Amino acid sequence: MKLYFNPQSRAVTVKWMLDECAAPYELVPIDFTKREHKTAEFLKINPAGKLPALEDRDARIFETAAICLYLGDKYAHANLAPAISASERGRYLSLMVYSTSQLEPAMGDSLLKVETLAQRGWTDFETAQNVVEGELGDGPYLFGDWFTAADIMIGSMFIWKRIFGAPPSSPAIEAYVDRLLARPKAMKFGK
Ligand SMILES: N[C@@H](CCC(=O)N[C@@H](CS)C(=O)NCC(=O)O)C(=O)O
Repeated sequence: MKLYFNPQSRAVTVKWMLDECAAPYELVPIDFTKREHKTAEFLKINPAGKLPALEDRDARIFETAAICLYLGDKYAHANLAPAISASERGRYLSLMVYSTSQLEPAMGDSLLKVETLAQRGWTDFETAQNVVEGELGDGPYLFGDWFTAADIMIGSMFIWKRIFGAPPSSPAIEAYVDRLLARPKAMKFGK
């Protein structure tokens, strides 16, 4: 399995997922300055010309959430994804999709100080944070004691927020980020 990688990109989230799965993989460095992500060869792997992208034999997977969903199911023994028949599966899928369809663009609006227009399909960041806080409840993770790929997807957004130096979120969310970063295999930006 090959992860097309740049340490200053969302590919670090997928690397975190691969490491939590204890999956065997190879990192393929992509140099943005040389526009290696826009070559005809790379566009066959991710037609959007972006990182991350994963190659697993004949399969080519792009979009961080899709890759993490794929890995959670492939490495079922790592217990990072509720099984298709499990009662938690629907909420898990919802949180995985929510991470990049609502939370991430809402955070982008907030960091860029851009007004959030409801027509775009996501809420303002304050609302999104409240949603996450409600889903987290007493924690420690989104599914109680069970750490899942949803924590990688949702949690990485708040780790990014901290990396970007944005003002702290609520104490509950900041404590959640501390917990995630304390995991031995936690996401490492820039490495
Ligand atoms: N929604 C996409 C976002 C991918 C994305 O924007 N990746 C950035 C790096 S973090 C990228 O490749 N930027 C280079 C470019 O667009 O030229 C995902 O989660 O995979």
